[in-house]
Amino acid sequence: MKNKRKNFLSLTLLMFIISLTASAQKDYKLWLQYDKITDHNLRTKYLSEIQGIVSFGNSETTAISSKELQTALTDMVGTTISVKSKLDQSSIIIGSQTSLNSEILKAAQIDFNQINDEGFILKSISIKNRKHILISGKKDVGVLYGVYSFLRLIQTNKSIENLNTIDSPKTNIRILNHWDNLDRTVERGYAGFSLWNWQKLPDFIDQRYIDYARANASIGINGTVLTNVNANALILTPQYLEKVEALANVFRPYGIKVYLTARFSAPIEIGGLKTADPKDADVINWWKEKTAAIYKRIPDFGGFLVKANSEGQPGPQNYNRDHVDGANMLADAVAPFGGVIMWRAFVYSEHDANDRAKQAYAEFQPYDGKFKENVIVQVKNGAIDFQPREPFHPLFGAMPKTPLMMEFQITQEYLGFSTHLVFLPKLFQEVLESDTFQRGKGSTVAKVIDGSLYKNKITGIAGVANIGNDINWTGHPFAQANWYGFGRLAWNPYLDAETIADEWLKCTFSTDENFIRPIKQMMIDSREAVVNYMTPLGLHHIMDTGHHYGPGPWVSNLSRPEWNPVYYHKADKNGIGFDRSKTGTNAVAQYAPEAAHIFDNLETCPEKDLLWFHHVSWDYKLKNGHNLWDGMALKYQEGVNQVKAMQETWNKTEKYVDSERFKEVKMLLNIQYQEAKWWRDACLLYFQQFSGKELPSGVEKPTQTLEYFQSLKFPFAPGN
Ligand code: GCW
Repeated sequence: MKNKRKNFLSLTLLMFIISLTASAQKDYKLWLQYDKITDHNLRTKYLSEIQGIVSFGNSETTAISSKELQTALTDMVGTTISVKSKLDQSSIIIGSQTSLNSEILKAAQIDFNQINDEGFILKSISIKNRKHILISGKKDVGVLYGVYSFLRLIQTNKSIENLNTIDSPKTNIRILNHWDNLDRTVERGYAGFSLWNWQKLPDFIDQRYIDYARANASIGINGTVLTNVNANALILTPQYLEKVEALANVFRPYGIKVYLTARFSAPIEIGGLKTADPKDADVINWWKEKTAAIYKRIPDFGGFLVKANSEGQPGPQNYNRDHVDGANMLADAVAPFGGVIMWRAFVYSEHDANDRAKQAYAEFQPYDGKFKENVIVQVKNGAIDFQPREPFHPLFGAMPKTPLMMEFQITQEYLGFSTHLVFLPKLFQEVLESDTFQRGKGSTVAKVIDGSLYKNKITGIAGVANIGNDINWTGHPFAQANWYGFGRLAWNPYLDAETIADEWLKCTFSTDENFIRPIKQMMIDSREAVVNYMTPLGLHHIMDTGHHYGPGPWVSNLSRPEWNPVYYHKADKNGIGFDRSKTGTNAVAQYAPEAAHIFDNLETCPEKDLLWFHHVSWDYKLKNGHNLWDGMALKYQEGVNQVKAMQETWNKTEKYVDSERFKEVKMLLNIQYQEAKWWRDACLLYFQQFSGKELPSGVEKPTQTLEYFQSLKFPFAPGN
């Protein structure tokens, strides 16, 4: 009896552990769940169209494509799909242009000139009266992308009949920027420590590296900058390059190139030189030799990302040279190997009393046309710093002779870390769709980025990664959607956020429309919610200092004026907002005349950007008839209400989601709700001192005093 009981107990324990691991695996598997299709008819239909896999080519990439297809299809249709050598059943045929046999090529009638080197073709073909599906591309990596695209059709329960899809990425460099330090802390990282275990590399290859590469390949990401832009020169020493090489070897078959950040003073710090002057012959030579040494180990090394003369980082200006001198010197070093230099335009100076929002444009725009061919200037989406909302950066479209790449931030430094559910593709799309008017109406940021506006040779999109070693990679289960969405938009900057949400939800959670409909809406609304409860109507950078966690509109004691929230909101008895109009700092003049006019004019300036461009009185009448104070207070309240609604929506999904992720999201939404109220109360109490007005009806009374909010301290807030 005793034994029986013991057995029963250990069995229960075992089952509990198994269910826990299964659940944790779900979190870990991201959008590659490959759940068995629930609809029996659909499964049978797919099965009749896919009876085997026939693979051509013998590269590692081909092997990955074939294995991915086999395991994914087997899981989804619930029957083993095997790899065969003959086309005796309806099959999925995979292979690049050069590896396919003439019979298939003839049947397929594909014009490979319609795709680029990374593009793919999905096509239903018929050979000897038997139907097959061909997944092909010019190169094996295109086939791999085609495989993921095909699997997505099945994951989202789409038809695979009569396929004829031709798709190529619209940008060349689709890259994650990891702000990972060599001690494995991650600057602005909220999902644990860095994935890169430098101490165990190169001999220990963590399965995580492979899974990381696979996840990236599945969404078309083809580059990774392993190290923080606030760089450490040690990464360029042989001791570390050996480790970088090991990672590059893992990533290569997945089509992912490795890049590093180059600390400008490295020739001094690790090279023993007296200077890092980009015009100094020894310095030039040092970088040339260093670069050659890197390429010897990693023949497809992508190049360097550089943050120079920004926030205390060394750069060419330390030697009275400029950004062009610095970038071009490095460009010469990587050019013989086909490398690129991604030079960041994120610069502003404490010694410049001018509006911070104007400084990057003021400094970089005059350099247009002066950079070498293999330099691409990396520009943040807005002129300040990854705020919940910013108008597009005025540099976009303003440097016709210079390729510009977009820098988005996927990690939520200013948007609630990994505790707030915010679907960022909504933000990304808003930026990409913005009209710069630089070559007339319709000159969108997307057209600058994909090179179609000015016919640039290199194009790219970077995303500051939100990935760490948390089991679920990103801290918040829904933050996985931001990694996913970034990749999808980097591939095609014209994709709609709603389509992305739909795909991601189906691949990650469930295809049940009763789940998809409300949760998709929740994701779509989540971006505006965070804007509302943090920085409505164009407010910006009023987060607490340093760590940027929570509200801190009162902060005014930092040494650099533009690090203080009061610099940005300028609230006083007369009103609130930063006057960047013609009568203010005239930052509007950095935009094309049509855009400048829209922003400059109070009548036409979109209300969502109002306080970004204008200082307006508390009595200013908003379009909805409210005065500014009431309107602002109501927006803060609306944000809180939106989070409450998100909670209600989520609580109804229990039956569609595994219990672990259900609980995680529920707890996180509760934190988000508490913090949305914290934002509302703290900001309104603070601004009320200036407006001198009562809260309008409909806005809940704060439960704490302003002093209480001001007393909160977070010495160990993550990511700082
Ligand atoms: O947003 C600021 C961050 C810094 C970051 C910097 C940058 C890597 O607060 O942590 O440094 O931007 O983008 O260089």
